[in-house]
Amino acid sequence: MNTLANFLPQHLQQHNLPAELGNVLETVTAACCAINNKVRLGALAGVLGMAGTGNVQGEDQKKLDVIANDILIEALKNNPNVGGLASEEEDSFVACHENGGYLVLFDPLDGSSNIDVNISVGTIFSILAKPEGTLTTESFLQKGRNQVAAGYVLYGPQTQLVLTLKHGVFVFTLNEQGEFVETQSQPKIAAATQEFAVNMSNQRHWQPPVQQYIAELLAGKEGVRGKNYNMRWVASMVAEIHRILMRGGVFMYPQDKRDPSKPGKLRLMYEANPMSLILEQAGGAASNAHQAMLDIQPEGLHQRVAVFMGSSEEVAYINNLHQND
Ligand code: P6P
Repeated sequence: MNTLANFLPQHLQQHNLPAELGNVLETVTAACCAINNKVRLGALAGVLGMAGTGNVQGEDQKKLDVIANDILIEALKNNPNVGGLASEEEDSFVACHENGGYLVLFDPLDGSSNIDVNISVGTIFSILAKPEGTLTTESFLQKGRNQVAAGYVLYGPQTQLVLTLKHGVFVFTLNEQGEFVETQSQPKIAAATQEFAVNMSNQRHWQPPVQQYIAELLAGKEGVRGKNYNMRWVASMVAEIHRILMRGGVFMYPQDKRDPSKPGKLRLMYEANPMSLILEQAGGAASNAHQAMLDIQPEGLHQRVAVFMGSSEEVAYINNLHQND
């Protein structure tokens, strides 16, 4: 039984990675265990419902959004290897330890609209090396390919941690003793799929290439794609991406004509980039339909982006449709 506590030092040594990175990951995953304990109890812990506050995204916060955010911030601020953090729930970055070598960015509880109806939610995290010099917002605005680690914890029927340090993807399941035990190593995403995930209620607001792409999928075997497709939409990115990691598929949240100022709904730094690193490490692909997600130069901590990610054949097909647009 390979626990995370055994896996990390072995993996770090095998790939000549700093022990401090492992220490930061231990802090993040321990905080997620504390979040898991709250999520699992729901009403019994009085953590359901609205917090009565809003965040920088203009979203009403759930109580568990705030609780998860506070747990992560408290834990990371107590780790001397953390130079700074950025959260979906915080307007700006939070400076931690001056000599901390890592920056941690996170969505503390993704999919929180699902909490009160008992559908899977998750924590998404991204880790960057802290650049030399004074910590500023620009210290965080690094391309996704610069991430040194990324992962998520899915609070689903099982509580699972999916982690990459850029040497493959590893899946752990939380046991009854509160330990993450490795249950799958190096999952690979099939290049082809017959399953897509999109919120179809936005269909009339999509750009023409996305309209065409989805219409072709819906045409099934009789259409140009020559096969039938199934659809899933959980409205929890962590759950969608985990399903795709396990059985393939393509997930998208396209740009919406309703608000041209927003290139998409999902956030680049702590949703799209960490998920893109995981998917690329598992043989998948991720883009905004014009360039690889991990190559986008960030311009703001809470920057939104159009998202197409999963099985590489589908992402390539979508990119191609946009090139001809
Ligand atoms: P919609 C959750 O709020 C989230 O950020 C992602 O986890 C999810 O994929 C998406 O938004 C759901 O958006 O518009 O379908 O509610």
